[in-house]
Amino acid sequence: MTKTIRTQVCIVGSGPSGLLLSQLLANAGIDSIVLDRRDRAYIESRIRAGVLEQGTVTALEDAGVADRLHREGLKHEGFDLAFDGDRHRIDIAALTGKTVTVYGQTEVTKDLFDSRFAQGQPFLFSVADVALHDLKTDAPHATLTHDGQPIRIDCDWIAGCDGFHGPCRQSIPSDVLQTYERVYPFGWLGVMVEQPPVSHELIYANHARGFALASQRSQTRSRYYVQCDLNDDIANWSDDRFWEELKLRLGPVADDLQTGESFEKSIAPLRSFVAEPMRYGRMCLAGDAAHIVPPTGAKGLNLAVADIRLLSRALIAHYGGNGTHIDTYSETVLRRVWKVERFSWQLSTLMHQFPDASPFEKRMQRAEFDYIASSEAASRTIAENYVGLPLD
Ligand code: FAS
Ligand code: PHB
Repeated sequence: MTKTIRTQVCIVGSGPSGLLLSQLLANAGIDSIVLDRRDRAYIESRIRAGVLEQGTVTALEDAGVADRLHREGLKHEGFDLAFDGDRHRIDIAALTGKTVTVYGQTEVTKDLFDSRFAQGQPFLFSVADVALHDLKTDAPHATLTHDGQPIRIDCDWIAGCDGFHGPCRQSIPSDVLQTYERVYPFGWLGVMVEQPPVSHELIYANHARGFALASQRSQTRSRYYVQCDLNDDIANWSDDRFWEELKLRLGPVADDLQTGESFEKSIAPLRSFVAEPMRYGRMCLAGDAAHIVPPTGAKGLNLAVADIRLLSRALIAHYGGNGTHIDTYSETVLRRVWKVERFSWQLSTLMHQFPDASPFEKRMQRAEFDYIASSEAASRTIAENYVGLPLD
């Protein structure tokens, strides 16, 4: 016997996109249900982004979930680009008047879950077989199974916040859906360690041996990455090997590196990906369901939040009788998505060792670093993208 549930917005995916959307809609009196194939504990355990743009902080403030972020987040006014041992600080505060905040995606997710649970948000966790129907009508519905029971969710809108591997993007007919992709010929090996950061700000380094990033989660917890082969195996990377490689790539600044036993170690591939359109009938895509950026520009989570700011604005206006924003949602959001894809691609191309790079391409990398280091205008373009472009 199928159980039928009725709601205004059916949100598929309970990552940052889905959680923030449900919060912003609830604040405007619009009800939703949030589905996820995983459960809360699993979702909160995923270690991902670490840097929040000012616009993301504003969105979390507007959602009413930024108290702990303001208590525990670390404001950063700049970061370093290093190239074969030469370092240049991008002074984002002086160049843009803005800052970024170091506060893990894990913490953002926890804060959103705490708020949604406290306010009685309906969730369905550990669901399976999610499928979308009647998207081209004004009465779409989703079907799924939960605890072995078939469920139908009748709604006005479906928000595809189900990440890169979810079903929502796949619900757009192949003769409508267009995708664009660049897969990078390397991955990032990331490590978390309970030790103070090697530097008070982030350091992105391009070294002849490969890229490295010194990041952090707090004054006592550090996050580090090194570029690795695309098909590398985590078993090949003992902590000792990782620390030795990181020191080589970071250079003299790592003389004070405090190492220790890592408590998280993983390899992630790098890709640039965009799906168009981001709306099909009564379904709108947001976040990783529609696009992926290489983590070099610290944009994945921030781009997802920017999508949700635009989608929540559009849905709230729709329920208020104004369909302008929802009618232009895909066009508006994609204009910004492509600009962020460009920055993430540019910084990834500048800061990594490409196995098949020609001598000319290697000199172009060095020349671009030297140009950025010698030109306030060039540094400002890096800074204004890093702190976050305007919403629209
Ligand atoms: P998410 O993928 O977070 O959430 C999608 C949700 O949909 C998941 O909970 C999933 O369980 C659910 N779902 C999927 N299929 C489903 C189905 N069939 N039915 C129901 N639910 C389903 N970004 C940065 O800015 N900086 C970083 O350093 C960084 N590092 C990353 C490292 C890794 C390994 C990965 C994978 C991503 C990283 N990102 C980083 C990007 C990441 O932060 C994403 O941009 C962010 O999680 C996007 O949030 P969502 O759009 O909510 O998608
Ligand atoms: C992180 O802290 O995980 C992090 C920071 C900046 C990036 C990517 C990842 O560009």
